[in-house]
Amino acid sequence: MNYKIVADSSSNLFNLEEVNYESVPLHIIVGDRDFVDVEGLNLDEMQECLSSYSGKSSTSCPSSQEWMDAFGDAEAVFCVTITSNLSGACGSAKAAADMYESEYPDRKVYVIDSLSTGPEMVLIIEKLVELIKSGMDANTVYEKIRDYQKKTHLYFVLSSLDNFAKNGRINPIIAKGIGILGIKIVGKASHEGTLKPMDKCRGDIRAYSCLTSHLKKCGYNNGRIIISHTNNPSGAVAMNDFIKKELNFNDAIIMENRGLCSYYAEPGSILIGFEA
Ligand code: X90
Repeated sequence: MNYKIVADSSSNLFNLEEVNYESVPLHIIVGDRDFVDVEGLNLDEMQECLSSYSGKSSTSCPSSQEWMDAFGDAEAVFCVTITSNLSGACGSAKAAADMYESEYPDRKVYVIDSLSTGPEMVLIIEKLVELIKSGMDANTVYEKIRDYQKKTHLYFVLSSLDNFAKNGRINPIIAKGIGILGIKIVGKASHEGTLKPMDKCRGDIRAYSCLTSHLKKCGYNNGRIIISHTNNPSGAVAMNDFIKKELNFNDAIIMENRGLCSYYAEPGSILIGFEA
């Protein structure tokens, strides 16, 4: 069986060893500029453009055709998307899956709605690699990954909710009053795949400590952790140190948020995907 894993670029992952993998870009649109979230995207240039531009900016998800192209000629595709509750990516992937399966009746696409994004998507993708490599058939891989999703979560510290609010991806009542300079929003991806604030903290260190106590409360017990940051490598290390000290965890994997994630998780933000 010829397998392929396909994910949208909100996973921040462009290459994977040992498996057939492809990232499908979302777009960040700033005025008349279109920043395509591929590996070579210049993040500094995108941030400079965003901060010097006072007009409207937005994002857009892959089209069905773009998903179809990425499915290639695989007999079984595992397609992992950003939460269907904040993006059209899952919907266009499902439409692409229908087209693909009717064009090639002996092939199958499993669309996996992460109900999350970034590092939680990475956990799901890495688990898929492990399951596929163990030699299971595609249906079993799909069943197991659905089970696995029950124990993965996404928590975060965000430095602003501006771009969420501007693009109507958060309840305006929630966004109101949070945009105070220096106030960090500690929150999580809800079960429905929406942004759920849990606390507001003054300063990074308080926010990291607060997030660590939420990890404890959630019953975190030495599962895998992936941290991703937006232009904040020292914050990611500080967060990792908190987790190590408070939760006796060895070392998290640290990654960089790429185009889509760094548009919404604005500079200074930290995302944490973990297994509970
Ligand atoms: O279709 C599109 O244009 C993409 C829209 C994406 C909106 C959400 C992006 C989230 C990026 C920010 C922090 C984590 C929030 C998680 C809530 C599930 C990452």
